[in-house]
Amino acid sequence: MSRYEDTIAAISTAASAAGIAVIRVSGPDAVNAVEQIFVSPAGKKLTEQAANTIHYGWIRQLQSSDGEPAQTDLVDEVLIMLMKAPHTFTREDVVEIDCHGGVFAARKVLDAVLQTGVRPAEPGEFTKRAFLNGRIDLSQAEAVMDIISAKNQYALQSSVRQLSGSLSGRIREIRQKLLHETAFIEAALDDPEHIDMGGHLSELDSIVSEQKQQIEELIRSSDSGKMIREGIKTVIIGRPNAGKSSLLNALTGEETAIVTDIAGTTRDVLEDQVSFGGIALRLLDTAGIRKSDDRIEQIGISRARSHAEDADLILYVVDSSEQLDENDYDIFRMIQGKKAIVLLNKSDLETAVTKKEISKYTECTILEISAKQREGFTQLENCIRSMFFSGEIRQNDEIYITNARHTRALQEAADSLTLVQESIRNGMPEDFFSIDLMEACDALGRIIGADVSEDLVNEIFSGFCLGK
Ligand SMILES: Nc1nc2c(ncn2[C@@H]2O[C@H](COP(=O)(O)OP(=O)(O)OP(=O)(O)O)[C@@H](O)[C@H]2O)c(=O)[nH]1
Ligand SMILES: [Mg+2]
Repeated sequence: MSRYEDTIAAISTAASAAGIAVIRVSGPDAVNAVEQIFVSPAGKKLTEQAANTIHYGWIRQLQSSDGEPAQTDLVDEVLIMLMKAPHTFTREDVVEIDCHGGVFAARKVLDAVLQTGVRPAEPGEFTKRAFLNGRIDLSQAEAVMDIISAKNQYALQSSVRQLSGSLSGRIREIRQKLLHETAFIEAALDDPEHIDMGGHLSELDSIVSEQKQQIEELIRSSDSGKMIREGIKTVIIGRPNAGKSSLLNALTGEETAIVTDIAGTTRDVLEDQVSFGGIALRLLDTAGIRKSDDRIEQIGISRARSHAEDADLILYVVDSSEQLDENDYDIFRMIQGKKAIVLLNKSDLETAVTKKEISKYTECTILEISAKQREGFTQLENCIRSMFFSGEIRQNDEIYITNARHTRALQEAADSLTLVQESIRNGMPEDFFSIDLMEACDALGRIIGADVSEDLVNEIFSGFCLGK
């Protein structure tokens, strides 16, 4: 079943002071090896135990430190988890030893295991075996690596999702469509009498464009090295000084953004995560929108606009202590047709603009708040919750590409598809662009570790009954 004849072991938990540590042993000899160093008070033999059972006992050394056979060298009190191939992570026999935590105890147990002839595992070798033994595909293997090195909770969530196969699923889907087209062209070239490419080219063109767009979306989500950002993309916009940064700080409970009474304080986009009423918001504070001659401010404003453009939810902060002006009218136009809530801020001050006046310009919900006094937040929370639970706004469930190798392969696939589009539009012969199509499949296949020639043959046989 396994490609490997040797058995490997490593400490699988972090080298830090913790309650327990786990030594993982994997390979055909795993059970035998641990049996040699296992002392069972009940007289159990591990080799006679059923799979997926746990056994209490002690680990002993085979040799003492001077290389002599050890007498009663008990190392640690342990629990042994016994798992049998192929129903394990590596698809090999796996024994996990739960021993006392801390670097020293775990190290001693590992040494005892290695004395039986088991080899120390290379970094990532268990996962590599899982992949090579067909237990997980390459993108899942990489997701496991990402889990191990996940720097923060969000990256971790994304890795977990990727591991569950959502990335593989998406890529498989795109690839399958392209494979189908490739197979169709190949079949048509082979059997022109029965399969006609004629009317198919414009359809092919649109399928290629669609799939290319999907790939580009995945590429856009790649953010290698940066934090993965999740939650409802909630963009705070408004005129300078309206209290956008104050709102961000009030919602996060931290002094994330600088707040001053100088209009134009925030220049760049600031981002933070909050759970608001149990809903994950990815909050973006932006530069106040106004006509400006300042280059830096202009850049900030155009960033604010483009974030608002693809926001899941806009929080438009209006300074209720001042009259509306042309910048506000501009913003009302911006939020037209978008999911937005208008927040009449500074409700603690005297009002210069009412809900009624605002409602002339927008159909969005209008709420009165005071970012400074933290007033009106319950209504805001209820409003966001009801929009969320009614499905009006949706938690962004995008698949994030977090791996540089994936991004590169996706880019190659997109480039190949561009060539296909050009060829179709320039009226090139089919065999010309079927090569580029295949290259796109190939690049996608590299992400999930699939082989194009084999899959193409299968597709041709199953789809078009060639060679029957
Ligand atoms: N009285 C009162 N003052 C507020 C309120 N919210 C914000 N302010 C004040 O308004 C001023 C501007 O607040 P900011 O949060 O910096 O406004 P902003 O919209 O981020 O401004 P820019 O970054 O310049 O676009 C500060 O002096 C705040 O203290 C509020 O609810 N009530
Ligand atoms: Mg600000």
